[in-house]
Amino acid sequence: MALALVLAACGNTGTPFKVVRVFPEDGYLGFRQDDTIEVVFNAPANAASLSAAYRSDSDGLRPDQVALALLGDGRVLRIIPNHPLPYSPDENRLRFHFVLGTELTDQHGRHLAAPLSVTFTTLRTRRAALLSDAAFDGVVIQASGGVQYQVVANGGVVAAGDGDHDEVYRGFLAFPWPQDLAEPLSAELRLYAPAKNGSPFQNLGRLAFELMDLGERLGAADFLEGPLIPAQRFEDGSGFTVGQYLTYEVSSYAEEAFARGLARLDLRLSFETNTNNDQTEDAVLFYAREASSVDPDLLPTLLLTYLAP
Ligand SMILES: [Ca+2]
Ligand SMILES: [Ca+2]
Repeated sequence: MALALVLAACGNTGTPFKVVRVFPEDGYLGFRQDDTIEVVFNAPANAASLSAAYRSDSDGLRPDQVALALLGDGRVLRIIPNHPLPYSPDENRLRFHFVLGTELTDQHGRHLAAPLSVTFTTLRTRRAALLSDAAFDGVVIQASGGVQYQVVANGGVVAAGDGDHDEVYRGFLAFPWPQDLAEPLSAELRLYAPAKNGSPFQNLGRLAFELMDLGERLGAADFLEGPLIPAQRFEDGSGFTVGQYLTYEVSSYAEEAFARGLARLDLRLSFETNTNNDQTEDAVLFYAREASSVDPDLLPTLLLTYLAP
């Protein structure tokens, strides 16, 4: 008798029809447009009961705005919006809500044991002013003759150009991503130029901003390392004014660096011509993160607009 009771309790007819998994979970933040809303049951659902059970008053998820599809033997339900759910254009999260009521039955006519109620948000748009990482800000100098390198990691400036002995300066800046970055949308680099020495644009050509991967630390090899993509942004000097911020649109660099899985946006500043061999310095200088005595507003800044949970 005791054995028979145990068997009955474990048998299929004694197991309530229920949800075993749902994505997004109730309270989930940052649903993406390529994510899939999926509910998994412990038994195949009866398709005829779906429309009576599904409810939502969220724009984009209302019953007339979605398709309800049972997959396989009916244990998996996909809720497919007719149009991708919008992302929030600002910091405020957009909330979406749906319910599967107990009108839902399985193929034996058993009702869902408890309603499923899910509220979640899509990605939102954030803006951040990111300071560069002092550990990567620096200059690599190639000595005259091109064989010796000096890494100046703790200077107050990032420089590009040449020096009084025809040595070559290339500057480096690195901006770590915000922790909640889901996808960059646009990026603008702001650099403050305290000085320009000689005539770099006339003597050395255009200044290039190159996308790099500096790895664990700035090193001499980063002077010669090829950029990840061809330099797309050149400063010809016409917009270069000492004593003010200069801004450069670097959205494509941010997208590329993120797509490659890099932890930062790493940039190299170099001129088209290494040196004009006139034994006279021709260089542009920007404040580095280490310029501790200056107004913090003058430090290298990346203005990033991005999607986040
Ligand atoms: Ca540094
Ligand atoms: Ca020179």
